[in-house]
Amino acid sequence: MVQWTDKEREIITQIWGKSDVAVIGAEALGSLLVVYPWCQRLFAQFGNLSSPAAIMGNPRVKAHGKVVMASFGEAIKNLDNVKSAFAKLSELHCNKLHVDPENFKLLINMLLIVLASHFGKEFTPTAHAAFQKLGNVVSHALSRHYH
Ligand code: HEG
Repeated sequence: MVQWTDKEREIITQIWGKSDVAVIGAEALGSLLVVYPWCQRLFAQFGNLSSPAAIMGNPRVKAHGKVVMASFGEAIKNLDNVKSAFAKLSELHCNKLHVDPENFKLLINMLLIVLASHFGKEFTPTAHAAFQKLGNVVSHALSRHYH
């Protein structure tokens, strides 16, 4: 069971409280699809993904980015319980969507880059490390049904 220090809890809650999930989510998911184009295969039903501009402007990418980040926010509300909070979602991603679990890590890395670009110096190395740890916990919880 992962342990969180008070400092980690505080810094994660603080940064997330100042984040607009619609903006952060759209940028993180859009960047994922631009930088790792094989991920586009799962979103073929989203329409035009033919160029970086098309991807970043695609309303369904934006909407889904918000859904994903709102869900990531649930992990933050359930830091001591991420596994059970994400049990259903893990089943969906593993058994129905067949998302390669490696892609969870790629999305988390895009999220870290997006947070760093929004928060600048406020996204300190300590904040980065706390979000990286959270990302590992979330990826692990989502990958659970593969194990
Ligand atoms: Mg997933 C659906 C959360 C990474 C591909 N994702 C969803 C949904 C949520 C979610 C909440 C909606 C579930 C529902 O409709 O019941 N996703 C989520 C999180 C993370 C993640 C929290 C990682 C932090 N997802 C992820 C990655 C991919 C992916 C990396 C693929 C590269 N998700 C995916 C697809 C769908 C969802 C294809 C269905 C989209 C749709 O057709 O509407």
